[in-house]
Formats: sequence, C-alpha cells, structure tokens
Amino acid sequence: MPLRPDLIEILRDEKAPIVILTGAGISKESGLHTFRDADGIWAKYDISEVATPEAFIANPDLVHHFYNDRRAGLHDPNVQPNAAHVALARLEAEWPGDVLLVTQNIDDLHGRAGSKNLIHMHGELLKIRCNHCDLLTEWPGDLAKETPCPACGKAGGLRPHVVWFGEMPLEMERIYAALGDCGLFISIGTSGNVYPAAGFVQVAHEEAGAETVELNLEPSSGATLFDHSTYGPATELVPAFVATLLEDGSGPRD
Ligand code: BJW
Repeated sequence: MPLRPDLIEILRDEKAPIVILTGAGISKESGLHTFRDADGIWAKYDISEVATPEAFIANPDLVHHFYNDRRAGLHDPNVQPNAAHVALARLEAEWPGDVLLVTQNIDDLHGRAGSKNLIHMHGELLKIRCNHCDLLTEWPGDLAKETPCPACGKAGGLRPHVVWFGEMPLEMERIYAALGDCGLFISIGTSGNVYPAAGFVQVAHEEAGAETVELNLEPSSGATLFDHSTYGPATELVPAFVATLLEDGSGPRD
C-alpha cells in the first residue's frame, strides 16, 4: 500500500527530514550483482572466505582477488547510475527538508548520480586504508598483499575500505541521530538480512514515529515492519515514488 496523498502533503508542509536506506537491489539494473539472489555474489563466494577480518588474515590473496574483480566491474562503461539513483539525487535537491541517503552499497553510483548527503555505511570499493598507519585513500586499481602503502611504505597492511562481518559499520552515530529525527524512512533494494541496517526501520518507527516505506522487488525479511510497501524493479518504483513526494507525477504502483 503506497503513502496516502494527505500524508505526503503533511510531510511536505512539515519539511519532514527523510532518511533513505539502499541496498544492492538499487544497483542491480545498473549491471551489478546483488548478494543473496539466486545469481548473487554469495552464490559464487563463501561469505566467511571473503567478507570477514579472519578471511583477510587467512587468505589475503583471495580477498584481494574478490575486490579487484569487483573494482574492475565497477569500471565497466556499461555500469552507470540508473533512474532510481538519479531520482534519489533529485529528491535530495528538491525536498523542502533534509534528506540523508544511507547506502549499504560500496559502489559509487549514488555519488555519480549526484547525491551529496550520502553515507556509505559498509565502506567504498574505490577506497583503501592501511592497517599500519592512518592512510585512507582513493584506489581505483588492483591491490595485492605485496603492494606497499603509499604513506608508510609497509607492505601487507593495505585493505579494501569495506565493512566486513563483525566490524563496526561507519558513521553510526550520525545515522542513528538522523533516524531518531526523521518523518519518513524509505528502504530500497535490500533484503533486510544484515544488521544493524535491517533494524533501522524499527528505530525510525519507535524513536521518531516516522512513516516507513519499503520499495523492493519482493518482500524483504522485515517486510511486516513497514507501514507501506510497494514491490517491483527500483528503476520503476523509485522515480514514481519520488515524483509523488515532489507532487509532480503519478503515484507509486500497488
Ligand atoms: C531489487 C532488484 C531491483 C533485486 N529493484 N530491488 C543484530 C544487531 C547488530 C548486528 C548483528 C545482529 N545480528 C547479527 C549481527 C552481526 C552481523 C549480521 O548482520 N549478521 C547477519 C547475517 C545475521 N552484522 C555485522 O557483522 C555488521 N557489523 C556489526 O553488526 O557491528 C556491531 C554493531 C552492533 C550494533 C550496532 C552497530 C554495530 C557488519 C555487516 C557488514 C556487511 N558487509 C557486507 C559485505 C561487505 C561489503 C561488500 O563486499 O560489498 O555488505 S555483507 C553484504 O550484505 C554487503 C551488503 O551491504 C549487505 C546487505 O545486502 P543487501 O544490500 O540487502 O543485498 P541482498 O542481496 O541481500 O538483497 C538485495 C535485495 O534487492 C533483495 O531483496 C532483492 O529482492 C532486491 N532486488 N533486484 C529492487 N531491480
């Protein structure tokens, strides 16, 4: 059931802050794989072998290979922001209140689409950091365990700037502050399997009394926690929903 027009009008009049959470589903139609769909990344790789700090210690070559491949995939000229990324950038530019976009995705498609108030809570594929010093830098190419750190010169300490299982997601204080103050929470293209992101809907509902909306291909694990939900591809649902919020188009589909 989509948001009622009178509720949207109230949110707009109140300049209600919006928090948006996105997951891999929003980038699927740009040509990037999701994780848990049948053709997803976890169907080809074992999570415990590539996405934990223990895996990086046990087999850094495999972990570097996994992220080198994904970095190369992101440079494919066919991988571009899609209509859903673009619509969210437009919402941030035109909504009368604050819009914070929190993405679990490590791709750079939201930024390329023009979103500015953006938190990459699980890190960024095109950045690396050093375990030996405080280096955090852009890194568009391949990385190997032999690569020396451009800042401290030591090899073996460089790692992808991503959040693995068991590690603390980034900028949580800022995210929880925004969730506790929002009038509308929108979750897009995420299966709701990974915490703490999967719990954001409850924080927005219980602490802020926010309206909560899920836009996804299918009901997520937490689907029943949302006040409103619409199912279909992000490139259709998100532009339609944004148009409704900005009062210039037809409403989202049921
Ligand atoms: C479409 C579509 C289309 C397809 N249009 N839709 C309770 C509280 C706190 C923590 C835990 C907890 N219970 C367990 C934990 C620990 C753990 C965890 O969650 N485990 C679960 C497996 C149970 N969490 C952690 O370890 C996190 N850290 C942590 O908790 O620190 C302590 C802490 C505690 C309390 C507060 C704060 C902190 C870290 C999690 C790190 C996740 N890392 C990964 C990989 C690294 C980055 C990378 O390589 O990319 O991040 S895992 C992977 O899953 C990736 C994603 O960001 C993440 C979420 O996946 P996402 O985006 O939902 O993708 P899918 O594939 O699952 O779903 C896609 C959806 O799109 C599907 O629904 C499709 O239908 C849909 N879709 N096409 C619209 N066209």
